[in-house]
Amino acid sequence: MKERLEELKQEALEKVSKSENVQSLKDVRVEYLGKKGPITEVLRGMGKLSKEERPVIGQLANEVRESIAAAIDTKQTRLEDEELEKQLEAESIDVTLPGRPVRVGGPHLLTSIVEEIEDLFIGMGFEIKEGPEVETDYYNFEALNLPKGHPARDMQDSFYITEELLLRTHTSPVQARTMGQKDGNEPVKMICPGKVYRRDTDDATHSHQFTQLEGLLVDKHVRMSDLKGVLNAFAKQMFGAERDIRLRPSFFPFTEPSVEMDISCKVCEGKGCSVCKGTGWIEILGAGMVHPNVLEMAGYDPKEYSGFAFGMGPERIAMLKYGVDDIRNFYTNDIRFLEQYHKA
Ligand code: 2NL
Repeated sequence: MKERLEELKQEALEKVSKSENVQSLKDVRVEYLGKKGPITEVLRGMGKLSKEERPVIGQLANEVRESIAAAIDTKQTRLEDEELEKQLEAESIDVTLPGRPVRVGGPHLLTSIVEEIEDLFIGMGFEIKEGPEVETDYYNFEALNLPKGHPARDMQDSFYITEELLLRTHTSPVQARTMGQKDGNEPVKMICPGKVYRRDTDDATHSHQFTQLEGLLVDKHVRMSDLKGVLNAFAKQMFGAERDIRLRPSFFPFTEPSVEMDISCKVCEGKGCSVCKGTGWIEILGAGMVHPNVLEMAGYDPKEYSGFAFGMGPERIAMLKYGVDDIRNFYTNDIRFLEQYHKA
């Protein structure tokens, strides 16, 4: 039995040293140390031995088993280390390779323009307000002196959700809501940029969805000259100190009197060219003194309070400032168009 155990030990150790991967080591382990292996078999046959022999063979069998197990463990650790080494070698990263270029984007031209205008008005003490794009008929029309059946509603045909709910046709409802929150005894000094919607057929100068930016100042003793001063400051900062402005009489249902503001043409410096259609002036925005009915509906006493308001289309401002000839460029997301203005 002694010899048999020695023989098994030699055999097993040889197989361990010949194993070249973890799997074949596992096979050796099962073959020699498993329940059906030869060492277990030797131990099972110990009943036939004498009392004196039994502990000697038992101890030897355990020693053989332990030395085989130790050899397998040592080899297994080595093989696993080698495999890890190989894997690390195969997956190594060459940090000296140049990186993949990342395409850097930038704000949309419209975003830049709106932010530029916001900054100008923040500099004059205006706050920025936002409101819902799905509006009630009341705030979109009624509160702005456009009662049901008013002919001026035709020019602002909209997308209706119900009889009383629609996509706002201008940002004015944000101003009507803000005034309404003041209990008729606090000043308002705000601008509100945002998306607006009209039932229009898209072409080079029309879009069914576009951006508006309106401003409102309500306080005691607000006069037309305040409006002119603010708009003049805006025009000069936005388009250049050498620009002149002029106000022409106009009509809006929510202001009285109403005006339209032009800036002198930069291309011909007022002489008349194709950009200004020979007039020397370019229309920029509409404005006026808030209609007493609008003040009254918002809870202000028009004898005590007055205000001015204005509205402009940031797309139009961007088109004039950068010579964009088709409003659809803002919405079709052609990267070749957008990229040109990343530093605008
Ligand atoms: C334009 C003209 C304008 C207003 C907007 C306004 C708002 C309130 C009261 C009075 Cl709450 N007025 N907004 C006034 C005059 C003109 O917009 O051509 N926009 C593109």
